[in-house]
Amino acid sequence: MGLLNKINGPQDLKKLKRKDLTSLAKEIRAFVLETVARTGGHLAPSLGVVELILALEYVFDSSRDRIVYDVGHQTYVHKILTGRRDIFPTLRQYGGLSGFPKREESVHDAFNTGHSSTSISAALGFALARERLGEDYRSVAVIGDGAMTGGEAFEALNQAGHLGINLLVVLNDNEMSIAHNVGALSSYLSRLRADPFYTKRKKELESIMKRIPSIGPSMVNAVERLKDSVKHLFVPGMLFEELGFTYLGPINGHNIQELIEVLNKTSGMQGPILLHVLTQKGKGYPPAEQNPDVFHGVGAFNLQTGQVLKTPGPPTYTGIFSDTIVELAAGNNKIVAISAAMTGGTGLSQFAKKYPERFFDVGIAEQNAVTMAAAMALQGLRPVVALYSTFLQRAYDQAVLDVCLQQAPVVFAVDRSGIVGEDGPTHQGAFDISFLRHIPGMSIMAPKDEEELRHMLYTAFLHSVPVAIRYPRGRGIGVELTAGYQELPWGKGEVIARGKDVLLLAVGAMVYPALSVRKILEDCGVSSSVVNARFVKPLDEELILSAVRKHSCIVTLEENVLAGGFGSAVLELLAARGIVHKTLNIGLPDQFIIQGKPDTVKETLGLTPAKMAEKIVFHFCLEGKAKNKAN
Ligand SMILES: Cc1ncc(C[n+]2csc(CCOP(=O)(O)OP(=O)(O)O)c2C)c(N)n1
Repeated sequence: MGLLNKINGPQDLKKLKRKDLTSLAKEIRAFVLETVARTGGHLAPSLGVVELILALEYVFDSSRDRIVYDVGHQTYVHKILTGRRDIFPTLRQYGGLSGFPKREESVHDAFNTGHSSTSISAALGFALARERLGEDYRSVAVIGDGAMTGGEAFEALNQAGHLGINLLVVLNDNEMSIAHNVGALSSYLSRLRADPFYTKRKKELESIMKRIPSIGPSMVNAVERLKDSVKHLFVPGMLFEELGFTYLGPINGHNIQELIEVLNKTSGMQGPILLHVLTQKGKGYPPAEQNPDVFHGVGAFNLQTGQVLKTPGPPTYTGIFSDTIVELAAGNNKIVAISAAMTGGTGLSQFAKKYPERFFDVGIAEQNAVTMAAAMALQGLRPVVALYSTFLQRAYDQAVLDVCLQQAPVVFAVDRSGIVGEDGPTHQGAFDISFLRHIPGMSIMAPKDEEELRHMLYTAFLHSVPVAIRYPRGRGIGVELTAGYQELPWGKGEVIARGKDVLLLAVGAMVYPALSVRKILEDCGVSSSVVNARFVKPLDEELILSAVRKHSCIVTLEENVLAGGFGSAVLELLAARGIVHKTLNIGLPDQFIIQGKPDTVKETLGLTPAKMAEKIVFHFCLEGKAKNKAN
């Protein structure tokens, strides 16, 4: 760590001789590896860009130049080089360094990211602000080939090429999204990659063209046409150039000297530039090189063996979804499954393997996934779109117009709903109930445990309506799994414990905690009932209203923001019926939810059973009962 220990900011990096950068890269890799093995995190993306980020920091001034990292999961090296080396070991922990760029953390973080394909739009915005305000800085987007499959990236390329503005897009091409990249663009990049002499030949071609004599305007036009057709013969597509970018590359993204030279050269060039850089995901750590998808985002692991450390426990909700959808598809050949570049994460690998002709990975294109599913459903298929709650945000309009307005029977498997943990605010599944509940024709279920998830999926396919099933990240409760499937009554909840004073109306991941709350309240002399709502929409009005009448205090519990959530739905119901009651809504507050282990985050938000029970006692002034019990 001889060199790295001296780097307290980019100013120290710039003092190094170019030849020392290779040794520094080695030290940085070791430091990233050693830290992420303990904290978990996005290892393979970061290992792949060590040289690229070193070169960017060496050439540019990241406190002034605006460098936008797409997704932002590859910024560990950037953080280490920009004054955050000492706190790097706190990565992704509660109160520690964010795993993504964060303006609040450093002036070197130009733009907060976390969701894919925004970097070119943001860099374009910075470039336009620069022109408008008469300022002088470079605007750079660093985007992966996976992120390039997202529609917003194309929207921004389209605009930037049209404006001809000074902007550098660094395309970090490692042939991988989380898993192998998919799509026509990916094939196009492979062709460019396979043709390292492309740039040289392009230059030769241009000089030949210049030598062709032009006589009169019609001849000029003919020559231009000839140029175009010959260009296309040489280079299939010329996609970026046709969009108005100067294409440079492909260059070796692990050769720091070459990177620095090319980046320096771009300073003197005008207009939008696309620099195509080839890297290897997981570079320098054999287990990550061999399994870049496993090490894309990884938990703590054994550095020597590359073995991911796993504590034994019940199956995960994702695992249950995975098994169930395969089983259901066996009995219904109309079922098709769609993933947006998250086949493994959402549990669709098994389905993809078993039913390759019924599986579609659209790339990082949630909007495309949902609209496509809508049309498939309208033609009689039964698509399930499996997305993380946070990424479903991207396809809100498609859920409204393409799915619900047309009543297309699409099943949304909304994974990672609620608190997700170390990825922090950009990845919490905090909003899905709120942004789905108000869409006419949408139904929403949330299972209390993994067994109920199975029955909910089964039930969803028995109904020809749009339906979202939201379930949390991580392991189930550990309940016994039955062999068959059971149709759950549509729009009906269940009473799972009876009492007198307090009614605990819980949904999804809050049902078991509600039972724990009940136990704590009972110990305090407060009797309560627990209802598992099962459906957020349609709400089981009959059950809720009859239960409300029997209790003096009503509490709703959910892992969703309170605004527009399940509790809101209950309050709306009571208001519509003119019922005035003592109520308390428990859920996520009106703020972005911080990173940290889920239990720690819940503790901070007052969402552990003990804290919730305390809140209930305090809110309804039930201390008297507690005291009586004690006496
Ligand atoms: C809108 C959205 N959908 C899905 C994801 C999940 N995700 C994070 S990184 C990633 C792959 C990115 O691939 P690439 O841009 O090539 O970067 P690499 O990890 O290969 O460096 C995906 C799908 C996301 N961050 N944002």
